[in-house]
Amino acid sequence: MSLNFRKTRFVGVAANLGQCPMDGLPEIVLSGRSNVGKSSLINTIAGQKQLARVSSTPGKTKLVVYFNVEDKLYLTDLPGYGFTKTGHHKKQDFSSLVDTYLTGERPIALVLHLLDIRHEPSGLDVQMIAWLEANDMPYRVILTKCDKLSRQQISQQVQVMTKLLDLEEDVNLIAFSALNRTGMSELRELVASVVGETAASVD
Ligand SMILES: Nc1nc2c(ncn2[C@@H]2O[C@H](COP(=O)(O)OP(=O)(O)OP(=O)(O)O)[C@@H](O)[C@H]2O)c(=O)[nH]1
Ligand SMILES: [Mg+2]
Repeated sequence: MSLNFRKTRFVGVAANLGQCPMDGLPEIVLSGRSNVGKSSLINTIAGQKQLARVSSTPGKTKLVVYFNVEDKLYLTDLPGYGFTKTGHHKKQDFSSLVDTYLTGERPIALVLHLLDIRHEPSGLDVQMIAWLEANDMPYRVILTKCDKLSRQQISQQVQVMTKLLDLEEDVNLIAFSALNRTGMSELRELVASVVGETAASVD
């Protein structure tokens, strides 16, 4: 069976765990600081420009946002962390919603943790990845905005990030760009494989 990501649709938002879908579909959760490109990644793999709201103002996504792919899985867009309402990087904290989300009883099949390929991971990024490791959560690190770097710089950053995050060698880092779609097919295959499918070749 193959999964057609172009059939991704917006489901709704949740401000707390009580408002989240309860149908038990596996979730692929996107986490990472504000502005790293979570919503853009969803639009890219769904092949739809304005499915998830993208903004140059950090902290745009404040609620948990659900997208349903062919009634087989949810793509879950978590609020970005690390910014206050005013957009300044003052409050170094996970939002309590992110915290409860990951530690709650949600059917999370995979966490995609996004990092800007150009920047050193923040303390919160390091904390998040350590937590995913310690809790045996399936996850991948996605290095976003790789269109900003050359091929050579990309492979350098992959090495640097592997060291900085103390990753096992078998943990894949995927370099990704919403702009030129680098890594899109790999990411679609990864997500599809979580529900035992392959990705339909739709574009
Ligand atoms: N060059 C480039 N810009 C990108 C890429 N992905 C996202 N952006 C830009 O980065 C900004 C933030 O993108 P979003 O997708 O809204 O980021 P987010 O992680 O959802 O942000 P929050 O909702 O605030 O948590 C926007 O201006 C995007 O156009 C990319 O792959 N390449
Ligand atoms: Mg967003």
